Amino acid sequence: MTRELDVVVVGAGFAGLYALHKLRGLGLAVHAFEAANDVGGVWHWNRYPGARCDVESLQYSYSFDDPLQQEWVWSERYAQQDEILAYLHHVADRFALRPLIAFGKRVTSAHFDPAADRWHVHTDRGGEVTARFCIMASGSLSASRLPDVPGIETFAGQILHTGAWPRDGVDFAGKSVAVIGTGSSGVQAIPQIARSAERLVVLQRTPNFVVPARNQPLSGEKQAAWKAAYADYRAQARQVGTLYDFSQTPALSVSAEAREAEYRRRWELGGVNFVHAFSDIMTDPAANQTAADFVHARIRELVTDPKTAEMLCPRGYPLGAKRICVGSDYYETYNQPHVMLIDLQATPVTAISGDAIHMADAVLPVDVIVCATGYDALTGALAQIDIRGRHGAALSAKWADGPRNYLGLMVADFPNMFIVTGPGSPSVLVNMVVGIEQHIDWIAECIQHLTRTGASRIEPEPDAENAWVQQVNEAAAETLFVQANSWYLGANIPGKPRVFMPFVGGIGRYRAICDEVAASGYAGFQITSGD
Ligand code: FAD
Ligand code: N01
Repeated sequence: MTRELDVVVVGAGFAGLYALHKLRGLGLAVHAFEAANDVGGVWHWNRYPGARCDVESLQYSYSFDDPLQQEWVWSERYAQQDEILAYLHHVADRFALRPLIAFGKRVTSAHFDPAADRWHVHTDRGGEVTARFCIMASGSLSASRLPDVPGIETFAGQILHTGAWPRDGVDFAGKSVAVIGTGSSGVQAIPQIARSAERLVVLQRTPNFVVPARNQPLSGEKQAAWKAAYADYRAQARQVGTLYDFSQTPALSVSAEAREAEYRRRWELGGVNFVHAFSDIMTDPAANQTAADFVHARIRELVTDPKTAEMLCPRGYPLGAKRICVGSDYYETYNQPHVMLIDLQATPVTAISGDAIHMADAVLPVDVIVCATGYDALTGALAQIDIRGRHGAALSAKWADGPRNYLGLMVADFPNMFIVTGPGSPSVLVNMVVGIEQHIDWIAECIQHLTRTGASRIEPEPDAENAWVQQVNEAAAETLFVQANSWYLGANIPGKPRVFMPFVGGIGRYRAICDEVAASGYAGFQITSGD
């Protein structure tokens, strides 16, 4: 039997849960499909040792409900995965969201019927729903990727991806373990795996800049003070994403000593704040180099073997142009005698066999391979769904040369479909919970507007879409972000078009643009009552 809904939501992470709560509150018939067997999204899937947020817990949380933010108690500056997952379970229970979610069902297709102005949505476990609106809350970092190494499927030991970690955990004791990948996930997992593995080999293709987290228990006083001022902090976060200490001073306008002192101060405080030490780190290559030099010096100080230290020093791309990593004891881990670093640029992996990784000049017997090899980011989860718009054309065909949309939110020829924190929005460049709340609030207001005015269809005008794509590209071109082979650009996926996907202009500016569009009666959108 086909169920008829107002809104169907794909995904039950931070975005899907808030969408369900918000839209049900408006009296809409709303339902979600979630591929996992429970809520949580990223925090359900990423159970690898060391997984935690790197936006402070007090900020990496919902702001939509004051009693929730007042009552929930965070235990650490940066909450661990299990605590964030417990928080999301609490949210699902507190707001009675579970009955609105079908778990263990992966959406395989979403087709728009222009005659009825409805989306028809199917899952891998059968059943169909139709809905006036479809919200893709399927995640920007949810389509995990194993490396394309010949023979990987023949490995007889355990092969794991950080983004699909076994629920019961993994026992590394007495094992010889290889970790492939040194992005944020690898940087968090490597020191933890080193604690129990008998032997750990890290296979590094590109070294990353890693700043110390300086994680610590969150004191009652700090938490109380923050909660007393939550309204003000959340209002600020809506403009900037995360409340970092944003410097207004260009790096080269101060003496070398003053610069060093500021970098050192931020290094000691820990976290992503380091990148905001000067105003031009992400726009002026010379300024950026001063920050990179500082980190290189710390690596040489922290890593005792000079050859290993040099291998760990990132070169050839600006600091921050690949997502900066936040680690705990990351560089120090390489001082342990049972930990070895291999530079894949010098000795690439050629194959994987039943019990070993084969390099150009060596064979590495291993029991476990941990792939911290990342995601088909921003577009990957959407590409896995057969999404067909007004004329039956596929979204994947429309996006063959890179994603195109208006405000990151909607796609021309795909009416009534909203994308949450996808390409063309600030997305992964800001505190994502802030971005998610902004998107869902805007979508809810838009649906209310259509309902109030008796309209059945909204979609971007092609000109507005083209202008937005250009604005996203121009904003990125003014920064150093485009100078690295990062997943922001799709560079980690062979054959993926090289387009800088997120909007780099900041959440405050983006929010103002979206609000202005809505206030003007949805300029740039066609609103109609069907064909
Ligand atoms: P997700 O949490 O990815 O949820 C999407 C859900 O959709 C998943 O549960 C998935 O199973 C489901 N889904 C996907 N496709 C389908 C389908 N076809 N059918 C049914 N279900 C589907 N961001 C920050 O701002 N700060 C941080 O500190 C931070 N830390 C992170 C740490 C890790 C390890 C990772 C991987 C990401 C981190 N992020 C962080 C980014 C993170 O993606 C967001 O913060 C946030 O969790 C995204 O929530 P979401 O609901 O949009 O997507
Ligand atoms: O993935 P990544 P991630 N052979 O793509 C390497 C968020 N996050 O899961 O750089 C060998 O960053 C690849 O090498 P290279 C955060 O936004 C946050 O670590 O492509 N190596 C790289 O080193 C983050 O940015 C936290 O040359 C291969 C690594 O694998 C995003 O999620 C924690 C390879 C992948 O790094 C993704 O992070 C975790 C191959 N075939 C995640 N393929 C926090 O701390 C890839 N690599 C908040």
